Parts: sequence; C-alpha cells; structure tokens
Amino acid sequence: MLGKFFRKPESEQSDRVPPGQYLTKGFPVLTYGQTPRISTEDWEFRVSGLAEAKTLSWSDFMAMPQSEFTDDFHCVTRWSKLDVQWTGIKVTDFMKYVEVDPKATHIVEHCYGGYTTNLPIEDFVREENFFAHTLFGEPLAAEHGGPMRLVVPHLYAWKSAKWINGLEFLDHDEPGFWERNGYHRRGEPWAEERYSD
Ligand SMILES: Nc1nc2c(c(=O)[nH]1)N[C@H]1C(S)=C(S)[C@@H](COP(=O)(O)O)O[C@H]1N2
Ligand SMILES: [Mo]
Repeated sequence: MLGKFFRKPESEQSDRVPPGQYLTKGFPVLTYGQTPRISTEDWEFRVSGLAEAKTLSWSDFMAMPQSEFTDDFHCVTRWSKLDVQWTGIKVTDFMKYVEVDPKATHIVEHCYGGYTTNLPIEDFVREENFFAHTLFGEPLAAEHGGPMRLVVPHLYAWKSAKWINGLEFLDHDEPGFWERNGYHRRGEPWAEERYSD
C-alpha cells in the first residue's frame, strides 16, 4: 500500500499554518489575569473618542444582522487552530450603527478586566472581522471571551479582544496591553510579526 507512505495527510492544512506555528486540536484558553463573568443583561458596549458617543446593549447587538464564520485562529505563542466556527456580527454591519469622525485613523478595543489592544481602522473595518457570541453552536464560554469578543482572523489572536466592552476611535496609534509589553504593533502571522525589536 503506497498510500501509507505517500499520502500527504496534512498538506492541505499545512498551507494554512503560518510559519513557526503548530496545529492544536483543542482550543487552548489564553488569558492574562482573571476571567470576567458578565451576564448579557449587564453587558454594555461603549463607543468613545472620535465618534458619536454611544452605549449599546446586548439587545442592540442581537438586533443587528447575524452571520456565521469559519476561520483559522493563530496565537503568537505558536498554536493555531483551524476551522473555528463562530456566529456573530460583522464589523462592517456594526459600523452602520456608528458615526465616526473622518479624522479617526486607529481604534483601541476595550474589555471588561482592563485588557486593551489597538488596530489601524483598515485592519478593523474588514469584511472578515466580527463580534462573536457563539462558538461551535454554543453560547461563547466566559473563558473564550463570552458573552462577546472580537475576532480579527488575519492577525495574531491577541488582537481578538475577549469580553469586549468598547471601542475608542483615535487620530493616532495607541499601543494596547501586549503592544506596550513587547508584542508587535500589527501582528501579521504570515510575516511573523510577533514581537517589537
Ligand atoms: N480581554 C482579553 N482578551 C484577550 C486576551 C486576554 O488576555 N484578555 N488574550 C488574547 C490572546 S493572547 C489570545 S491568543 C486570545 C486567546 O483566545 P482564547 O482564550 O479564546 O483561545 O485572546 C486574546 N484576547
Ligand atoms: Mo495569544
């Protein structure tokens, strides 16, 4: 049986694994600090900075168009998980509810627990980015950022803020928690933008 030796079992998948990353079958939890526990009744989301100030509730988000996503997830600590299935709200749909000052160039994602991470608006407002409240058909567990997290599939997962509760629009770049602690500002996995020099 040639198959045993010549099969290329993971070649299709290996094309999807960025350099220096290893596949994991489970879904590790990576959190700095405690896991906040917030009910959907208490959950609130604030838009601030260079945008019309606004506080949105859980039901405001549930009234937005809901979409399904299947994406690969890459942590800078070198694990990648392929084909993660999520349900949530596209950033491009969410942005229809937000009035942003044209001077804004960057955002900071804010979270329950105090974690922050930054993005240029071009990396934030993309068709493939979304707010997620469901993981593999189940309500997103607190460990993975429930009730709501952001997912930014094209960058390392530290940009995918768990327990997200706000967005701040800025006219300059402002490093977030890991960016102030040695991580790269942008974090593109295919370019291995892991740490700042
Ligand atoms: N609020 C918050 N968001 C966070 C983090 C965190 O510590 N706090 N860790 C980040 C990192 S480094 C990774 S790899 C992913 C991990 O998501 P997971 O725990 O669902 O696998 O969440 C990101 N978002
Ligand atoms: Mo990570």
